[in-house]
Amino acid sequence: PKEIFLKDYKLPNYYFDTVDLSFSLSEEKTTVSAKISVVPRVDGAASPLVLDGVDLKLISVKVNGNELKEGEFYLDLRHLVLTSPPSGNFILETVTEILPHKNTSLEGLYKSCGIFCTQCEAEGFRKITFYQDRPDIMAKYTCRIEADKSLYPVLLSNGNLIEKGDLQGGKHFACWEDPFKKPCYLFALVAGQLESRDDNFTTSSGRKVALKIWTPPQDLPKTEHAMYSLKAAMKWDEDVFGREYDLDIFNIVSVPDGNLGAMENKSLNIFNSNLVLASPETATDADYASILGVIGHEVSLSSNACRVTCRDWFQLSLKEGLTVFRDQEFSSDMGSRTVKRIGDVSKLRTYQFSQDAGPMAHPVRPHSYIKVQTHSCVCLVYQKGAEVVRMYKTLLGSQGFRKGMDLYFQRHDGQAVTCEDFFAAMRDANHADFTNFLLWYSQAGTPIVKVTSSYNAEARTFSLKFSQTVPPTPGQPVKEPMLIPVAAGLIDSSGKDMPLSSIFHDGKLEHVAYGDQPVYTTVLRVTKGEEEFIFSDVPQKPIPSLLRGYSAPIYLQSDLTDDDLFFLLAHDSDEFNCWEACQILGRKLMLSQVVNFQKRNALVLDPLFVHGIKCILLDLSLDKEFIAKAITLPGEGEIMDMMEVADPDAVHAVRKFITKQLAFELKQEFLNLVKENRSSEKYVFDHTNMARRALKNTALGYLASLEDEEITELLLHEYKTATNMTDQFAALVAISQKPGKARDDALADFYNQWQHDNLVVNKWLALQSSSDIPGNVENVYKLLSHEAFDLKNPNKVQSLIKGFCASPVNFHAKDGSGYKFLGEIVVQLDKLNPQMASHMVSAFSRWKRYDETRQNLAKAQLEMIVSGKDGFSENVYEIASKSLA
Ligand code: B3K
Repeated sequence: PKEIFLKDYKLPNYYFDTVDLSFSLSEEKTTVSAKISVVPRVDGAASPLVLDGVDLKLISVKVNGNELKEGEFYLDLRHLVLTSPPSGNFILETVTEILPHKNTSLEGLYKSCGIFCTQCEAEGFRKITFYQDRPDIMAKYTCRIEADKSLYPVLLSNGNLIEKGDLQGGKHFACWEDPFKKPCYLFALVAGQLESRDDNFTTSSGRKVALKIWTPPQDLPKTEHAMYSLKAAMKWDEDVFGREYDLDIFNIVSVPDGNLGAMENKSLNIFNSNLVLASPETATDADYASILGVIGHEVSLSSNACRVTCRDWFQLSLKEGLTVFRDQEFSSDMGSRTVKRIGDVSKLRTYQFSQDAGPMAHPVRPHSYIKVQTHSCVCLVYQKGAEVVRMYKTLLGSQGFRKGMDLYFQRHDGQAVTCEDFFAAMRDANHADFTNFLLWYSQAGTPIVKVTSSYNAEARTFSLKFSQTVPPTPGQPVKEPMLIPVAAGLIDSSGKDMPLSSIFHDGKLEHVAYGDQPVYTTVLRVTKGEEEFIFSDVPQKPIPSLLRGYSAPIYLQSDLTDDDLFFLLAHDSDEFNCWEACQILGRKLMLSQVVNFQKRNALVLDPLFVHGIKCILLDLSLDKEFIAKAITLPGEGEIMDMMEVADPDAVHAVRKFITKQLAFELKQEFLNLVKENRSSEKYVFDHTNMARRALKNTALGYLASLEDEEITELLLHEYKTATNMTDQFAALVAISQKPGKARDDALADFYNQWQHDNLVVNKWLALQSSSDIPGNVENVYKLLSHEAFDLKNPNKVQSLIKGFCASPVNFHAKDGSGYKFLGEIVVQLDKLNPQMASHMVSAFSRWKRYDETRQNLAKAQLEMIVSGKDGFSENVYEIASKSLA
């Protein structure tokens, strides 16, 4: 497999101006005719025209109407090459045949439960027709689709419907025209038995946009929330970013098979059904929130990335980092900002930090890759990329950020550009000093920032000394200091924010406050390996509140004592930092008990920690979802990441111990929370009701850890009386914590009730596979052959296989049974769907973090996979070989 480098980017020698596609769909094969007007970049500079094409059967190729003869073109496994095309503009026509029903990779054109649909990002278009499959080729498309009318009554593509009609032999056709130039990764086609929920949206300039959400007829009632989310997202995008949707129709199609969540194809978004379909009885609050967020994401992509796209796939974060930031902001505005930020930061810590510290670490904009789909890892390109965009906003303020966005669109509308172009727009619109900021795009690894503080009572100054290092990552042994925005405030002994006046830094006194308006939070621009910020006019020794709102994706190591942390937990006006104080205390506690566990000492729970949790539980002024988050202990993965040698058994035992002790000591408080927060009325998706359910169900989770008949009764009661999936599933999760009859009966009952609903059954699979009950691998083997499982469906693979890898004790079982299970699955899955297989194999990537026994066992599986006895895809090879390196 060949590695591709960012530094090797070259402009294309040929551009495409218009592309007319014609599809004849049928059960055995699909014929694709493509007519492309080709424009050489430098007129007369004749060079071969290399078209990408994978799994295509070429029927004919013509240039300016003349069939090409032998010698004028050749084919290899991945290309069609025109050896000496004409020197001026010309028309290229190809006819190819493809087999969508055999396409289990789910890239290109494939069939999902009787529906033809496409997935072209990143490199799926080359599985449809011969093309220069790269995002900097932007052309205007038309698309004619012909198919059997009774099997495929609905025929959709991008843009506007310009013609449709019936044909002989029970067939019909539809012609679509997209007025905007687009890269081929935004092309889409859908054909099937679908019905739509219709609505409309009037843009700020008064244009009426038809909104349609398409599903198989039986699923249509479950699209109400998706339509609500679509309208809310379009309105938000206009209000906050001034972006108006540019076409007269916005289609969303829900399909049950897909490797991804959703795809922003121009005016024809294709969504995984789990991100469209919801009803109170079948979807949880988390599902409702994901639908809102992902629709927000795709709407935002439709209005920005479909207008300004990436020059090449190294720049993926240009559109996706920006869009994740925007969808996070949208969800924050629709619910609780603090709770959303806590959720996003937890994800960052669980996935991004871990990836950034392992063999697959790469910068937000990678320098190289073998397979772009494999490499465009969501946590580094999307989530860390979103943090980079958030830092622009933190540094520039809301208005400055909006000015930067406006300039970006003004400069680049209709173009394919780079991360530098985005950076330049932000800088130029604000005349900002962004020294060392671009390094966020090119340096991998999570920066470690250490801070020490000191107070000088005589001079009334408070000093913060920072030092930063970025750890070495594969291929990048030495790093430069970066620009890190650290939002900071000072809190006085009564718990109030102190007004900030000025800061001495870098030989200069900088005013923080101007005029009468007090300022309580300032953004410190940390840019060097070591530097000091001295706050002046500080009347008493403050407790600093650092990195407010998590203003940069870093590890912050401060000299705050436990007392300081308990103080911040009780008083910080920055709610995020209240939660953070609780998390730091939780991490310290867990790590100290891990040492006890390893030394075989008795585990102990600090009474101060119990008291802190109790205060949060009883504080009526706090948001209920915030309480639920604050009393949730840091995840096991996060703690393992902080250890020299990760010890899953110790971390698991400690987390279980602390949970159980808290439940024991605060049993009455938890019982009260369950009683006080039960759902009585109809399910409502809003923050107040979600918060109530979150708190009740978190309390239930704690109680479930107790060995107590009365509690088992309570859990069963909650399960049976639940009126919505959030409550029913939370009760089932709680009951399933312990092996036994109650668990077996409840799981069987749940399956009986919901076996007709695939999305609910997937939750049932995930709950069992991720269970930490001893020896669960046997159960997961059994589930592989259960009627509810299908290795070809990515949602089921995610539920069962990824779910299993999320269980530290069973996946990392010391007898190697978990690793062996995954090794076997990867080999099977790779033959069907390399993209999914590569996602799964990445669970092995951090094998060197474990003890020697586990290392050897995991390494043996990776070696078996790359030994290639059964062959392997580039996707799997890239992850497995980099993990072994
Ligand atoms: N841009 C798509 C994802 C495509 C992933 C292809 N491997 C939609 C999204 O980012 O949500």
